[in-house]
Amino acid sequence: MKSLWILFVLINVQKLLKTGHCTETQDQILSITPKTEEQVDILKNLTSQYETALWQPAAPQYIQEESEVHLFVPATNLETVKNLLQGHAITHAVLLANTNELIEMQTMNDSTDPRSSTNFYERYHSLEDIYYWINRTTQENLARVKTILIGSSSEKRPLYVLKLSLNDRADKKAMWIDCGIHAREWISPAFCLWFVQHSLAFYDVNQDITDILDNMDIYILPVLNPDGYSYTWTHYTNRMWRKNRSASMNSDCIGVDLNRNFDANWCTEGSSPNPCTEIYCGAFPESEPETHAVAEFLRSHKDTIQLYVSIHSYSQMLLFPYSYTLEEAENHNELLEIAKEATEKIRRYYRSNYRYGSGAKTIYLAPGGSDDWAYNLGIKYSFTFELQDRGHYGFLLPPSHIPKACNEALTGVKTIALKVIEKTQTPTSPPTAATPFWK
Ligand code: 0X9
Ligand code: ZN
Repeated sequence: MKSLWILFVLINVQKLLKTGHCTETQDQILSITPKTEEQVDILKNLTSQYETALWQPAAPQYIQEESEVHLFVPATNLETVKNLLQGHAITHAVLLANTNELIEMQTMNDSTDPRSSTNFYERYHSLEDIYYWINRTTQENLARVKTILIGSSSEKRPLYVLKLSLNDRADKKAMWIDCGIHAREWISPAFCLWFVQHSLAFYDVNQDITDILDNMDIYILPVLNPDGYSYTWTHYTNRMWRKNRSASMNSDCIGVDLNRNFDANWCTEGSSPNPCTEIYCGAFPESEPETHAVAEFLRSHKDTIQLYVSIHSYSQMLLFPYSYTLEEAENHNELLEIAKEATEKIRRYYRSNYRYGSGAKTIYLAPGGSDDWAYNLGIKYSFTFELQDRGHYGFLLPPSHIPKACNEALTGVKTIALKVIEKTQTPTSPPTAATPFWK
């Protein structure tokens, strides 16, 4: 009888561990708000001393009094970290206690055969699946989609850009969208896939996407950082990886923050020359094959590309240059007006609030970013989206949230593209009144 009882207890303890009701066995995300300069310093030290991953802000140097910090803490360090916070009376709460389940949910149903799925765009996909999807999308739309190999990553993975071109109009302008510059921001590549599917399925059905594609080609880079993205899919502990995966000459630490590696006030305040930080700027501007490939492509298409868009997460924001200085861009008011219109539309249609403004004033000083670099190259309409959410699930946004997150960003991108066309071109498509009522 006694051994039966022990067996019963053991089975239930195991069940408890599996279902995660015993929170201490799972990694957690803590929400922490330092109230004094001293608490800020303690928090900065804590993140470098213990194995943790900062979700928000991206690096300890951005931590400020009274602003919320989101910190991923592995189960093994939870007790120590919580005791330390309590010991210094630092306000904190558990934001997510079931990270293992959320990660499982995000990787669930990922099929190696994307053909088998009905709700393909409502799930996250491994890099292999995305490569497969790129190939299939191109093959199935030979007249409208081309794949362009723009370079390869530091681990020699291909960087594919899809070119959507719906007519042969001479002198057609173009826009660029990149996703997945930061590995752990999975909603970003999901958006690029969503955008392509929407463009192909709704051209000649939805007026806005028809007008955009009638007047612009669209270049889409679904995964700018394939090595980092692939790494986040390999094991739970790597899910929080942000940078690429290149080795450094004089350090054992891996990875460069690709959004600090562009030649825009490179490696000044807001990034770091230390390879062990999350905002490492790299050995020199464009030192990374991923940034160099994107920069080369944009340089060689700068006369046609009028609009640059980069997709990140999370925090629901629409940012524009500059991020490397507090000074205003030359067409600041125009960019502000466009961002206002895009975020208002998102609010009206989806009841989601997006903050907007120049990067440096809205979040933090962050040099070496793609948007600022593209802007200085001459692409005067340059935006960075931070998609859902505002810190509930953070990077672990469940797949069920993909449709809304992507649709609201789609509304934002379409609003911006139409505005840019209106400002710079004479539209060639027929006026709205000529469109049949069912379209
Ligand atoms: O810090 C970043 O690179 C972006 N935020 S994130 O949390 N996704 O890492 C913001 C980028 C804004 N633009 C530039 N810094 N140029
Ligand atoms: Zn990012």
